[in-house]
Amino acid sequence: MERTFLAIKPDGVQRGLVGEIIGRFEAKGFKLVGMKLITASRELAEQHYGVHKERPFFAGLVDFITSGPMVAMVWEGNGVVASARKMIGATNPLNSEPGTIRGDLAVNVGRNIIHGSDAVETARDEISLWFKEEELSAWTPCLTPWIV
Ligand code: ABT
Ligand code: MG
Repeated sequence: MERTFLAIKPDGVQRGLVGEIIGRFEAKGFKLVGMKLITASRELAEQHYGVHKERPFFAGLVDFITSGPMVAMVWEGNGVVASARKMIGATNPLNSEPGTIRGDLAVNVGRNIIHGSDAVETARDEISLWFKEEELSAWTPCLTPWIV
């Protein structure tokens, strides 16, 4: 089953948007298989955003991402990588469509509240960068007994 790495960035945590954001992925029907509150080290942040190493915004990006706790998560489901990116919206929140997380909740490209892996391969790398295998749970949702 396909998995993606999502992380609520320090601004999303500080603004109290954790429940709102997680709720959207639950409501959509994706399955949460890993989650932790973690303040990234510079080393972890630099590895995570390694592709942007040469970009002018890199140092500021690493400062931001290490500035406070993030909610790091792994979500599972059919087509979850692309679907989560769609639900998150464009990188610059001013271009994100209303109805997307960034379109509804953010205004600044450097403070865009959530990260989502951009491809299945990237997701695999990011999940193993942020999580140990034993921190992930394979489980089968059992809805009926809870609602009858
Ligand atoms: P992430 O999910 O954080 O990777 O964002 P996304 O994939 O939508 O966009 P990319 B291009 O990967 O941006 C990484 C972070 O860099 C910030 N950024 C990006 C800028 O601050 N200025 C820029 O010009 C660009 C292109 C936005 C992303 N994160 N934050 N915070
Ligand atoms: Mg990206």
